[in-house]
Amino acid sequence: MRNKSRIPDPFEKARLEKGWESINDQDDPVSMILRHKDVRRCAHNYKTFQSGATPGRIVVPSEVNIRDTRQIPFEVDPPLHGEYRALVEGWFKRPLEQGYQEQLQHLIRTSIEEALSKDDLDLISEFSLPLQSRALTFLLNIPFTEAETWISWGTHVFRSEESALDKDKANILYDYIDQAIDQAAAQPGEDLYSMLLSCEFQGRKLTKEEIKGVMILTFAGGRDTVINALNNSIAYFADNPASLIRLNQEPEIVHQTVEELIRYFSPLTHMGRVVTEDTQVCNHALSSDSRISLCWASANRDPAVFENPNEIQLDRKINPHVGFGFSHHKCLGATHARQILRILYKTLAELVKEIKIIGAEENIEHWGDFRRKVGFNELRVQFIPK
Ligand code: EMZ
Repeated sequence: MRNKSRIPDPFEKARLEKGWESINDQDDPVSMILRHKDVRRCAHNYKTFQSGATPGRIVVPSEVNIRDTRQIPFEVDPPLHGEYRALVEGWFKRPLEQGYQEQLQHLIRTSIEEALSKDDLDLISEFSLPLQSRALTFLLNIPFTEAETWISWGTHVFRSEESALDKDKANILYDYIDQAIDQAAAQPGEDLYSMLLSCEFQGRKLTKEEIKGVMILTFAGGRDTVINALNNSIAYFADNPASLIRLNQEPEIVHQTVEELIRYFSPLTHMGRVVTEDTQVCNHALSSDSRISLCWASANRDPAVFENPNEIQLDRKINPHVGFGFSHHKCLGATHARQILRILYKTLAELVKEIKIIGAEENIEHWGDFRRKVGFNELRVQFIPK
């Protein structure tokens, strides 16, 4: 693999030697858990490592200063978590339906065709962000044109050029969701807001605050992660044109390819939990009310589980990656994300001969002394047709 698409593993040494590393986040430190086995064990143990803490505190960087609304079901622990999740699970499985896939196929094909007509494509603003936002209209089941508003928000709803945690920007999303809920209440339709407004929860209707909690998660959770996955995929195919040829000849491997690239990219580096009792992980003492993070990116390169973890094997057979999280809280949007990637890979393999990288600026996250490439701030490419 050539270098533009390479995502190095900064956690290797610490994972091997200690299994954890402590980092500071806004004076609320976090112990990052680095081994696959421990990440899965802690994710499963929701009693000791909870999600239902102060809203925003399980996210790293913490969002406690920019939001009060609890994201649902993300920031709720079992058993209540399961009750909320049951309300939305069926809705988030709609991407398995034929009609949904046809909508995605049409969107992705036209996006690629448009990209083919440009000789210097700004991948993020002209391809990945619009594709992510437009695909989201299918998940919400609302008019396609609504995506234009979301595109104008940029890659991350809480992050701006000025600040990693931008309250003004977050307020744009909150106001937008408040209005959209009111609108659906006044004129119910077939969309996600209307479904949430009409459903029964513990013998009552959901409150507006609860619906807002689901909607913030839907908008924020699958945004930069999907965009990073799209950008990283395109960079990978640019560096490895043979992979496009192989996918075209063996389309049946596309499921494995999507899982393998998700493992390798790990679009979300980690997710936090709050410790509810004094305990320890890897002989490291953790006190009650401190924070840990489940480092999916490190677990996904753990050689105890993955043979040649830094190599991409398009048809990797055994792949228990945690790129979509693990256990109760595994990603609700994963079905949608997987469909987008599968259709993207197949359609690229069908229409595109080669992708040239014209310019790239890497997006590097800083976690204590770790530097992790998560994707690109800018990627300019040319798609060459077959
Ligand atoms: C939260 C999170 C969910 C958080 C699975 O991830 O995604 C982040 O991008 C948001 O900032 O609020 O939704």
